[in-house]
Amino acid sequence: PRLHDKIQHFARFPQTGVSLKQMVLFGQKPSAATMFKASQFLHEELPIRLAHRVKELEEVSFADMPSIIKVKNWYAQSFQELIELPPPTISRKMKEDFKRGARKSKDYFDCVPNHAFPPRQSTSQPYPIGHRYYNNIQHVQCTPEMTMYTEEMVRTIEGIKQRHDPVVTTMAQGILEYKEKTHATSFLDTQVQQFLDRFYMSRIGIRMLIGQHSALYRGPFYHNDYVGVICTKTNIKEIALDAIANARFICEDHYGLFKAPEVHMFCPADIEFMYVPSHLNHMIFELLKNSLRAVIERYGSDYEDIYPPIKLVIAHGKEDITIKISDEGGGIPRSAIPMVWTYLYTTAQVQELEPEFNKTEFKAPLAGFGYGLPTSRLYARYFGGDLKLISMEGYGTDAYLHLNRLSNSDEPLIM
Ligand code: W6P
Repeated sequence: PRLHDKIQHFARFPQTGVSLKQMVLFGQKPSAATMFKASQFLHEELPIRLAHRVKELEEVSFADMPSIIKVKNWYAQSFQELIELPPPTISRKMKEDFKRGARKSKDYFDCVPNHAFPPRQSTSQPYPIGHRYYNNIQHVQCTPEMTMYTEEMVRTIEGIKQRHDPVVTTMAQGILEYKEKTHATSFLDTQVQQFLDRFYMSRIGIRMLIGQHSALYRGPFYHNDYVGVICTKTNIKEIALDAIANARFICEDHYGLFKAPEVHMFCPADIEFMYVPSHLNHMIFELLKNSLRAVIERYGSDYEDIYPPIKLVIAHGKEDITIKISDEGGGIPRSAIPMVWTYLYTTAQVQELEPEFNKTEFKAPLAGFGYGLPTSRLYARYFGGDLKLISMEGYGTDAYLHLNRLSNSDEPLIM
C-alpha cells in the first residue's frame, strides 16, 4: 500500500529519453565523477520508468493473469530496491564543485533537460544535485562515499537486469493464460498490441541504460571503438556474416540438414557506423531464421541442393543503412502481414524458449510467427530505424531493415 503510493507518485513524472549520441558523449573516458553523476541520473530515472510499467500492467485488460501479476511484482520490487538505496551524503562544497565542473567542461551538453520534469509535488524526493547537466567531468574528485554509492548502484541495477531476464517469456505465458480464459478470437486487439509494443520498447530502453552503465563501470572489456556496449565503428558486414553462420547452423540442427540454404551477401564495402552490435546481430539473425524456415518448409528437408539461396543486400547512403533479406520461401498473403507483428496471435516463443512444451500442440501457423519479428522491429525503432516486410505470395518475402546512420534520433518513450 505504502509502496503503491510511491509508485503512483513516480508514475506521474515523465520519462526522460537518452539518445545514442548522448550515451556516447557521456561515456567517453568515464571518470569516477562521471559514473557518480550517471548513477544519480539512474537513481531517479529508473524508478520513474519502472513505475510507469507497473501502472500500465495494472490497467491492461489481462492484468489479473497470474503471470502478468508475477511480472508486475518484479517491476515493483525493482522499484523498491532503487528508492530504498540511500542517497549519497555530499557536502555543500562538493555540490559547488560539481556545479562548477559542469559549467567549465568543454564538451558540455544536456543529457537530461531539466524542463522535462514537472514541478516537484513534494520535497521528500528532491532532485539529485547536478541534475541539469550530465557531462563527462574529469577534474572533480569523488569522496569515498560517492564511490561507494556508485558501486552499490551498479550492483543494484545489475541485479534488477537479471531479475527481469524472464520477463518476455513470462509475459508470453500471461498472454496464453488470457487466451485460454477468454477464448480470445481477436488476435489483432490493437490495445493489447500497443501495450505490448510500448512495454517491450520500454524494456529495451531500461536494459540499454543498465547495460551501458554497468559496461562503463566494469569496462573496458573491449577495444577503443567501444563506449560501453555501443561500438562506434560497428562493422555491419562482419556482424551479418556471423549471423548468417549462426542462423544456418541452428537451422541445420533443427531440421537435421546436412546443408542449410545458402545466404549470398552483397555488401559494397566495409561499412562502419555507430550501433549496439548485439542489437544488430539479434535482428539479422531473427530475419534469417525466418527466411531459412520459409525456404525449407517450401521445398522440404529432403532436397537440400535445390534450395534457392537467400539474398542479403547491404546498402548505405548519407542517412540510412538498409539491409534487405530476400527469400524465395513462397511468401505470405498480404492479409497475413499484420499477423507477423502481433503478440496475441502466436505461442511460438513459449514453444521456442520452453522445450518441455508439447511441440505439436504449439505449432506456429506460418513460418516466422514468433516474438522474434515484433521485438526485432522494436530494436530497429529504438535507435530511429524500422523493419518492413514486403511479400509476394507464391514466390517469396523481402525484409527491409532500415537503420539510422546519423544516430541522432531521440529515444522513443511513447509510441
Ligand atoms: C517468410 C515469412 C517471413 C517473415 C520475416 C522474414 C522473412 C520471411 N519469409 O516467408
